[in-house]
Amino acid sequence: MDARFKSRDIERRSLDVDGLKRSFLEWLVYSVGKDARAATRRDWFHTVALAVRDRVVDRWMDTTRSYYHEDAKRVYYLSLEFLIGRLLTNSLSNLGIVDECRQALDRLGLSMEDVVDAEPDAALGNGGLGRLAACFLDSMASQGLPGYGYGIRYEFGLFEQRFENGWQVEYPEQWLQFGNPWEFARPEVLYPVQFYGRVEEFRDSVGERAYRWVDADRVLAMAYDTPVVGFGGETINTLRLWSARATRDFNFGHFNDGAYMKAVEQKILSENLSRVLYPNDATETGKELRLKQEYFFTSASLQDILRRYLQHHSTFENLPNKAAIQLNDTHPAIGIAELMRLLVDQHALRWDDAWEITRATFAYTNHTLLPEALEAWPVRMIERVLPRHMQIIYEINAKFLNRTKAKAAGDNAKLSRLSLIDERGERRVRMGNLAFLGSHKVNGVSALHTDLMKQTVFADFHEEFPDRINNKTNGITPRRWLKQANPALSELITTRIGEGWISDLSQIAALREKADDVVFREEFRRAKRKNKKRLAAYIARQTGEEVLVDSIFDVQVKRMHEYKRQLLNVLHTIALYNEMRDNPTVSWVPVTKVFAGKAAPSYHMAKLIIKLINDVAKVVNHDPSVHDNLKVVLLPNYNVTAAEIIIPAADLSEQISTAGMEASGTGNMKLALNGALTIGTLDGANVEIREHVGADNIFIFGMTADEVNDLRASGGFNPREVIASNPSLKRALDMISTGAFSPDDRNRYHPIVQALTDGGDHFLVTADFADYCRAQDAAMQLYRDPEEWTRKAILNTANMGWFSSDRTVNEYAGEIWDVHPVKPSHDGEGFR
Ligand code: CR1
Repeated sequence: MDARFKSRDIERRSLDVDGLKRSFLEWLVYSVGKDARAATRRDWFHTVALAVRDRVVDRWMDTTRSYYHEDAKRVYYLSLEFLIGRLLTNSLSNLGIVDECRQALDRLGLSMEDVVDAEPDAALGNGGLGRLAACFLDSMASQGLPGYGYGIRYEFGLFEQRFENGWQVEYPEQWLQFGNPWEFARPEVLYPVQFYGRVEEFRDSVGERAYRWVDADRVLAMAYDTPVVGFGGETINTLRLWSARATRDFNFGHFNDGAYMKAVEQKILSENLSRVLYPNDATETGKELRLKQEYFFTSASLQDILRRYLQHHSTFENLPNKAAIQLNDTHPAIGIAELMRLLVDQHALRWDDAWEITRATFAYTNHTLLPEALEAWPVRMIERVLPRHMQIIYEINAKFLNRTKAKAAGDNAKLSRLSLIDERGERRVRMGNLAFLGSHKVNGVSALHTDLMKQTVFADFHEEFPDRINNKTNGITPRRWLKQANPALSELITTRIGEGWISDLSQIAALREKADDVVFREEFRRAKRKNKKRLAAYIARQTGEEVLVDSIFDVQVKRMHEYKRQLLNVLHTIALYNEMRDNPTVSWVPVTKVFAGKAAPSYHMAKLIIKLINDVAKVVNHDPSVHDNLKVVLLPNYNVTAAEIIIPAADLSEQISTAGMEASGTGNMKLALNGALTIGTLDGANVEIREHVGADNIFIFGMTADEVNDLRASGGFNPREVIASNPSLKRALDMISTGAFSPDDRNRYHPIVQALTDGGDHFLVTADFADYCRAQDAAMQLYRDPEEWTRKAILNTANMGWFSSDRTVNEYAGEIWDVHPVKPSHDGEGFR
């Protein structure tokens, strides 16, 4: 080989400062097409990303090849959402070359921060469900597990949120506008996906009744692959996202009619399938395009999974030993009918064999009990869009109900609850029931949530299949959420206990004893203060508001939802504001209330709450009588990148949902790991966080899930009585309802006041208010004692080891997937 090529080849992989610098210059010129004088920050980001990608490719191919050679069992994580965020720091950090890259950029006169900030935030998800999928990808790769992510390459991610006059306004998020240097387009990996048409019955070669789906519209799914770099760079897995392409023969007839434009229009329309992410978090919209998106990516993924399986096998009985398919909520649950269709219609398996294989292959994770989030597609819609699948669903249902009838002995109510079809009103397919029935394991995402699944939505199924439901408490990746987001704290931790915690977070328990070390406490506070300064600067840039770095940073960051009760926090804010004004001579602990989160564009109440927070902020922040002791900020456009700045700076973490309604929460884990103390209800994973960090190191308040259940069942709850008996609550509500925060429109908040009073206060904000204020007071008192506060903060960090997504993924691997780590062989020259 030509020596020049050879040396360039090695250079592509070199990880030292000089090698990086030389590849940056080469990439800038030959791939980005700029010289150093003309290059913008975005050009440099693309340059660096491409150079980093070079350092990943060999190992990526080694990984894929090793899985292939070993015919390893793979796990396929099917998810309509992957909330990835930026990848540059993540890749550098997992490759272990952050410092080298910084120095190389330095030599070119560039700041690493500027380059990092030029990367768009990949927001292919709404909130916790999508971010969990991204954490799982990191954990699978970091532990050498053969795991693939499958989803949709949305052209528009979650909308960009801006505030105009304090109201949320949505703008399109064009993350792909300038290209995406991380992805590899695979124009040859293309699968047809059908919609509409009709089903034809015929006799197969042995005279058996068989079916084919004909006259359907076709779209192609084209693959885009993004390497998922595991910690240490040993294993590089794949995230495969599908993009819709028109078929080449798409209504070709129109060309002959001269209707060329019509054909082109149809082509454009069919490609709309992967255009935009639905911006709903834990609510269902029931739109046909959404059903088509779900089927589109699920079908393409299953075809791809079967193709991979068939490389080594000629029959299907081993599929469950070679492929585990995890359904991230019911969004891909149509895959159960699709796999049946592929096996029975295309590969001529017998129904019962196909069903056994399907059930042994799929597992389903439920992420919410909110009734408005449980997908139920109208039968008529599925009949039209996916006619063969509707037949298959009927068949699955009929066989199941027949078998169950005998046992249920005339309990028709139970049978109708178990049915895949909801017959009340417009007939609908219950996707949760389909997912349950078609899976060998079904899991919830926290201990409480799993118990409630057994008692509520899946009570009847649990009775029928008592071994199927199991718990897998969520986790978060310590790489992104501590190492990368919080360099100040992670470097401090590493100086004391080494760096084993990065890949084995249980080791962070070694910090427990440091809670009593006064020097360590001082350094821990210094790290927190550094992060708070960073956040204060960010707040000033984003909102123009100056906040006190030494105030309590009281943080509630998550989607805007009534059940998450941002309103409870707002009411406390107003009550505190009143107290401060009433008692100007008291030496108050200064408080900065930090909010951030998006509302679904059609969720009017959540948008009104946003406006209320902004209105309250306007009044409080400009009232000289509180002497800057209270500030309220609502940061715009909360996303992964913003979270990485906010979370490390938090003192107090607000996890205040109505008990029984938050399936798990994962922000709660990120904040506690970064040394924030939680103020929270006994909901979701808060229950387990309390067990781990200790009841003395968390502020728990409010009703339990059982109490909420009893109170609602009794029907005797009267918010008016509660309000009348609590003067500070009454005063806060009166201010809202009389326009103290909306002098320009005194009735603006009528719907909020109405919901909390005559509306019955479904989320029990008023019921929990007094106890919440008590817990807030306790937090403020504790903050006066920095040593004691820091001690508890350290104990939070030290006791969060169990909440690593490495632990979660290992539990899935061992108890659901039966997949095992594969050590890639790097026999090529590879990455050194
Ligand atoms: C839940 O609301 C949980 C995440 C991830 C969300 C949240 O409590 O932490 O899932 N559910 O498990 C959801 O988005 C569609 O449901």
